Amino acid sequence: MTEIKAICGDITKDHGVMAIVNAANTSLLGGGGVDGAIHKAAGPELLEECRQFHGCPTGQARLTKGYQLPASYVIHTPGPRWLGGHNSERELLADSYWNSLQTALDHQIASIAFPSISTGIYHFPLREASMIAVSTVKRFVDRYPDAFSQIVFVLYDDKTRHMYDRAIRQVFLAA
Ligand code: AR6
Repeated sequence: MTEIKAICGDITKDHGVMAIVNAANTSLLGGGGVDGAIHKAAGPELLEECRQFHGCPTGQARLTKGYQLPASYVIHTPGPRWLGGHNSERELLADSYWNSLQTALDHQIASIAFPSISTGIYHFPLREASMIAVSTVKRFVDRYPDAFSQIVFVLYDDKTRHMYDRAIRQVFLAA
């Protein structure tokens, strides 16, 4: 059984998970928002490790260590920038969640925290993003029910937390 929940908080703090996901950009060299907060909390070694990838395509994922973060690992995924909805934004956002979970599974990482990928600087509409996030997590745990003990959405503000709570109720109760 996988516990799935949404909480309000800062993903760089200790949430008792092995890995946190970073809403990165395709350079993987840091930025603002949650990406900036993760690099600041992890320390400069994180950037050094990220350099070796020479970037990452949107929707894919790359694993690094967590350095000074409470979590042992960071999974970096560039989500899509919202460009009006006709540029495969929905599919790419689902890919970011799916490939982050697949990367964790491939490395025996059993607990993971996600931020709300793409709904900040990348302007993906929040309601739709929350439904895509939670539906993709459900598809993954339906396929791999023993992979994760815990999947947590760590959301920075109440409005976002509220939206993910609603999506969790909708997606899981409809099952
Ligand atoms: N913990 C949890 N969530 C956070 C934190 C935090 N410490 N800080 C911000 N958020 P964003 P994006 C929330 O903009 O839209 C970067 O420059 C934030 O309130 O971080 O995917 C990258 O390098 C929002 O709800 O990511 C890219 O260039 C959510 O995290 C670009 O931004 C995502 O907002 C990616 O944009």
